[in-house]
This record gives sequence, structure tokens and C-alpha cells, in this order.
Amino acid sequence: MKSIILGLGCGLLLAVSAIAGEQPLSNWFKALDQNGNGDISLVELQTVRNQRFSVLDANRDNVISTEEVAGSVSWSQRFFRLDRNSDGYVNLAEFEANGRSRFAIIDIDDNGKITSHEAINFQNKSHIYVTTHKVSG
Ligand SMILES: [Ca+2]
Ligand SMILES: [Ca+2]
Ligand SMILES: [Ca+2]
Repeated sequence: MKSIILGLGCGLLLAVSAIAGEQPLSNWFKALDQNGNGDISLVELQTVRNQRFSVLDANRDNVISTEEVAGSVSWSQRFFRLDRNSDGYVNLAEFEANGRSRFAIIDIDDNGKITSHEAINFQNKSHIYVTTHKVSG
């Protein structure tokens, strides 16, 4: 009887991991993979991030202020990590430095390209992070 239950448990686990493996890529991957070749290069990441920088820099003075990110909770939370020299503004160099370090975190095998596999891996990790963050906070 015990072995039957164990067997059932394994089958369930396999089914769950199969579903997780087929998890569709989120829109951020498709948005970043600009040439649609199935992976993201640092250039593609920085291109999209530079566009984001222009959108965030509402008054076009080439720096992002806390006022400019006030409407976005996620950017407000990130702001002080982005502002490396702590002058109260995020310039493009600081923004790009953050992009490079994020890219390095996601690019696990360090080959200069983020594959869908690495993206899913990162997505799952951030999900765990978000969950534990919510519990502790
Ligand atoms: Ca600005
Ligand atoms: Ca700064
Ligand atoms: Ca890689």
C-alpha cells in the first residue's frame, strides 16, 4: 500500500515539473528579444532600457529624479539602488550599470546571451523572492 502511494506521489511530481517546464515566456522576454532570434543580447537589453529611461525622464534633463518615478512603485523601490553615487538622481550611466549587472545575474552560463531557459529560471527565482519578501514584510 505504501509503495502505491509513493508511486502516485512521484507521478504527481513529474506531472507538475512537466507543466513548469512548458511555462510560456512572459512578455518581457519577447519585448527584449528585438530581432526575435530566441535570446537576448546585452545590446538588446540596453536598447529597451534606454527607451525606458527616456520615458521615465519626463522633463528631459537626462537624469531621473524621485519625482519622475513617483508614479511607479517598482521604480521608486529601485531608485536608491540605481542611484549609485547617491546624488538623488539616476543618470544614464547609472541606469546602464544597473542593466549590465542585471544581465550578468540572468546570464547564468555567462555567454553574453540570455536564453529562454535562463529567462524562465530568473522568472521563477524572482517569483520566489517576491513571495518570501511579502511574507517577511
Ligand atoms: Ca528628469
Ligand atoms: Ca546618481
Ligand atoms: Ca546565457
